[in-house]
Amino acid sequence: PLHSGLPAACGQPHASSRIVGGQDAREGEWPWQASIQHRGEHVCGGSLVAPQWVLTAAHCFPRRASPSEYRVRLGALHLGLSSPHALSAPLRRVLLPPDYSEDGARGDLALLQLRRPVPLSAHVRPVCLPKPGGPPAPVGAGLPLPASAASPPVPLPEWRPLQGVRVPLLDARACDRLYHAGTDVPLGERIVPPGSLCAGYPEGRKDACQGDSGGPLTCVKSGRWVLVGVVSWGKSCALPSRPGVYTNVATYSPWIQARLSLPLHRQAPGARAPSA
Ligand code: 4AZ
Repeated sequence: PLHSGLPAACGQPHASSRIVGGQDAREGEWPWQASIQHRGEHVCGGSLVAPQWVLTAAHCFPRRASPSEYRVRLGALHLGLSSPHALSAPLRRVLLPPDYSEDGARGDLALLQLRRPVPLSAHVRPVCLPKPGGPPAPVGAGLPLPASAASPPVPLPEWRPLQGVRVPLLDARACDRLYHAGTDVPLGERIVPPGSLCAGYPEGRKDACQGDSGGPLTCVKSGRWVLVGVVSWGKSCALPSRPGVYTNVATYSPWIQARLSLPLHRQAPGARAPSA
């Protein structure tokens, strides 16, 4: 139902959802991709999940920053160039999950409530959210990135458009084993915490990188793109045995759905400005 805060249609790009592998995105291919900007500068990626809500990573919001210092840019394929379809939306508030720990070990998610709902178009559309308690994500994902990098990680020039890359998924346990390879850390000590997902090839090569934090890891399910993960961290980029680590969105579905479906006047509990 529309009053639930969820859009009737989600996860349906205007352009056909051809598989991408580290390629330039085309207009309308990833219409939920957001750029989180602090005083006009790109700091993180994000995903539009409803007309007034963007999901990104908590670590994009250092403690002292106020929501008024940020804007969310949507509908653009480039960071550096102006775009006729782009819009820039101010924030009303930043919500962090109750289990978020500053050391980044858990709950690296932030729900941004925009001051007003944005107008949806062929270039600005929400992605679908996973059903709470649904099955785990299938292997095989498209990863739209605002500024991706192959190995070695070289920053992309600003005239390069949004990039997408296809990377296989790993569960937190398999990823944790990989991250122990070549270290003295005992296997009993988790490096990749539960509530995460990873994506990447054993030999590296394709990955998210600096500036992609907060951006989407998506899978097609029943013909719609579903947001499976949010770019969180990794040991450098595209290294062998060091896949990108993502916050598992399904783990936080109950928290996300509760925030999105509450009427506005009841949203005070759990609201927290990064400065608080
Ligand atoms: C970053 O610094 C970052 N390879 C994002 C993703 C990854 C590493 C670093 C994963 O924003």
